[in-house]
Amino acid sequence: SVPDDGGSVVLERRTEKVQPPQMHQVLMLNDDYTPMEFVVVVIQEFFGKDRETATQIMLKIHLDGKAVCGVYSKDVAATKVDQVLEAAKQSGHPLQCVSEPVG
Ligand code: NFA
Repeated sequence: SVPDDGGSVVLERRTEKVQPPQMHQVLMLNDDYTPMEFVVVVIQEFFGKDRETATQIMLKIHLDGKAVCGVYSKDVAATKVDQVLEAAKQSGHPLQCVSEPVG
């Protein structure tokens, strides 16, 4: 057994602050073959966007070569990439998707 400290517990005040988790953005990349409609549906389904927002993001990818579809924790971002690549492969489209740290 250990001696009773009388309940007088003193907590150390730490100056180091806990950092928020690094966020990761999921980008979709343009290609010449994936149908626009497929990209819009994928953005709606996997990134929770409404049809208008999904269409705007798709057009940005088409015009700029890439666009951010969402920002998530590292694990969730990696899962989004996997889901998009799997859906593209299943449908026979070359659509590419990557994640990267924000900032
Ligand atoms: N560039 C494709 C087309 O003209 C559309 C597209 C948009 C593909 C966004 C990939 C990503 N059919």
